[in-house]
Amino acid sequence: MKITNAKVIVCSPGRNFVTLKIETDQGLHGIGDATLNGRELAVASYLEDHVAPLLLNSDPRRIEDTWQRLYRGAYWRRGPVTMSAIAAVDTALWDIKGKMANMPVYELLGGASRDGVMVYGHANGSGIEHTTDEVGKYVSLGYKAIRVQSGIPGVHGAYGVGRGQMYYEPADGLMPTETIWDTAAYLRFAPKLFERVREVHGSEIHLLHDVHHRLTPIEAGRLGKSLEPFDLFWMEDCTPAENQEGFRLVRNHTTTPLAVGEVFNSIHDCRTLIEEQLIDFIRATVVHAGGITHLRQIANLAALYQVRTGSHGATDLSPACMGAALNFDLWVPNFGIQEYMRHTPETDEVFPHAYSFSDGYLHPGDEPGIGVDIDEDLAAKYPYSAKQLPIARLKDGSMWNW
Ligand code: CS2
Ligand code: MG
Repeated sequence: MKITNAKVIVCSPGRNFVTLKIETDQGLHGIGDATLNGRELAVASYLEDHVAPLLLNSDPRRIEDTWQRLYRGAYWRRGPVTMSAIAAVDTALWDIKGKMANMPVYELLGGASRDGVMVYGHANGSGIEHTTDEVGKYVSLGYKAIRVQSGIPGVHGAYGVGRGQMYYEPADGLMPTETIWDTAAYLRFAPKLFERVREVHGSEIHLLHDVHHRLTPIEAGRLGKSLEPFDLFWMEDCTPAENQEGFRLVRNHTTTPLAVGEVFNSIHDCRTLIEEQLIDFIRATVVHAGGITHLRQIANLAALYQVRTGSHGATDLSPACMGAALNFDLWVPNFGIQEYMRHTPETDEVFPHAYSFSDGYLHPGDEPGIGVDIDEDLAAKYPYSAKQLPIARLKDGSMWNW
């Protein structure tokens, strides 16, 4: 069996997506997500100019060997661009393998470990009362887990607020939107927000919160401690994780569960965090962490230390990633939760898919492969539109972490 074509499809049905489509001499094709928000064309070129020529005439059944060839053969290993490109190839080859076997990918991985994949949605509002009301809307939609983000008095452009109701798109301008951050105001505000949400919605619903890299380790320890009475499912990206050891300080101050890893692209980014049990959930994803093949390695390491998966699933990860992620989530023994930010109707049209939502759970469906395809003709109607992610500055103008 041979690969006859590897084409990169860049489209923008509501937001930019990069998709790799691999075609074979037996008429089967597979797709993989290669979207890296704000840096999409870097991955498109990496695939088109440097990877596609290596795939032609190679055997699509050799998933592991192809992964090793692209990882070791790059010489310049790792990084979000390289690992997103490898992820797209890997996902497309798993998609083809499933179609060959006439099975959904979760069957190839080892079969279902659960009946459905618990997901969480994003409730956000301008302030405490509005956000609390938005949480109620997700409860009535059947969600068992809800991320809570709110506008903060005195903070212009607080993270995660006002980006659409059911989906969330932060990349909003040809040039980065500048936001202002105020840690002191945030640390005063956050406990009040969760006190009110618990007061109105009770203790059963799982509540999550994304700090989005904004705090120092000691500030993160303080925030985690202040949120302990509200029993969060997790506090995410509480401090930048390049310094994995920084989480030792956070862990010493709080029992609030910690999640990190949506920006990670390899097992080396999280090895210390997992081996020292400095986190409770690893957020690495199919699209940014080298595909199903590498995410499985990360999950298997995490399982040794009772760390569960909690993969990133924002709107800027395409339905091709979501389909692959749900197949992975249905199988992975140490599953925790899956983020589910819906896509726009036009995105869902470009990417017909088998996965479905019911009563707080997603299921990948039983289509062979990852259960997602791309309508190339429709995709062509939505040309790429350059967008940048926002930046954050402190009140004195210093650059900070968005
Ligand atoms: C966020 C993301 O969903 C999340 O947890 O951290 O929405 C993140 O802001 C975007 O993926 C960036 O493109
Ligand atoms: Mg996040």
